[in-house]
Amino acid sequence: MDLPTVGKFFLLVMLKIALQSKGRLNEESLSLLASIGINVDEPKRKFISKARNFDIETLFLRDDDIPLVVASGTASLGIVGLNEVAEKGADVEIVKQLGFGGCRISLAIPKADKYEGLEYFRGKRIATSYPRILKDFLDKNGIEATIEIITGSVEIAPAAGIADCIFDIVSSGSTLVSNGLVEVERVFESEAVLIANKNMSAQDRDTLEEILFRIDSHLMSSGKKYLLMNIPTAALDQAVKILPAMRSPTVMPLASEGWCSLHSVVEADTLWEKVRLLKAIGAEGILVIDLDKIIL
Ligand code: PRT
Ligand code: ZN
Repeated sequence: MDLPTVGKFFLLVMLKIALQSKGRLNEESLSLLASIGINVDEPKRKFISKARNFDIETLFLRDDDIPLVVASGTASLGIVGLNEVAEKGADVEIVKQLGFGGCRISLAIPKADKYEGLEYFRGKRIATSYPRILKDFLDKNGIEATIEIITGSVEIAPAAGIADCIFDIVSSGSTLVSNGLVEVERVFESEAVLIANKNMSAQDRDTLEEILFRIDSHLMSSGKKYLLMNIPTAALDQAVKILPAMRSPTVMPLASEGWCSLHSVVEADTLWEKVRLLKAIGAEGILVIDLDKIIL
């Protein structure tokens, strides 16, 4: 192979990212990528696709397969629940918590049972799809119990007589309630994470840096609003105290004397309180603008 051919071949090897093909994380993974300017069309039949506007290939897989596909280097990156990474014992780098897919894995027991602590589980049969995480927890606490591995509908195991209690994912808790179960121990907190192969190429590492930069800018803007208003110059000091911005609020003079324009970023959940305080000191023409990215 002559050198130019080697160069061409090198350019064609694109970073691969593994995403869940369907299920709870699929949509939010794709919309996170879209929000950072990486648009992926989901393939109809194939499991591999190429982003339209970024040099990256996406592999669509079951979430169970993503940790090991990334650990082996078949894909350099993946988006998957932290619960799956821990359960598979995958040797990958957890690069970023992504702020969606939040849930926990908990021990739950029939609501008629009395619960006085972990001793409850000694000698019990516990149904779960997460035997590794459960075994680690029981071992750490010196509890011997039988782990019944079940894939899917773990919550029906006690009523079906397959187990005494369960260890399963809980989000709102309504599945437990409708199956007559009560959560007694929160064992593992999870959310969707960006994972990376530990030995990726320098080229893939560069692409990862760019992706991370964009994700940070995106995550930084979430839960924040941009505020713009006119304020009497005499009230400026008070307004600045109400609006601690990233550095300090931007102040610009207005044509009408005694007034200026003030710009600032605020946390969305404090917005209305800040607006009330600003109006009380004379702010007018307040504009609230959705933020898409914050690049520091
Ligand atoms: O087909 P594939 O293998 O890819 O998907 P899957 O069916 O194994 O997983 P999927 O799509 O259900 O979930 C993917 C990931 O989403 C999980 O690994 C978690 O990281 C995350 N996640 C977040 C959840 C939930 N919330 C969740 N509520 N995964 C599952 N559930 C289920 C849970 O198993 C239980 O049956 O929802 C029920 C409990 O929900 P609540 O709200 O009633 O408490
Ligand atoms: Zn799965």
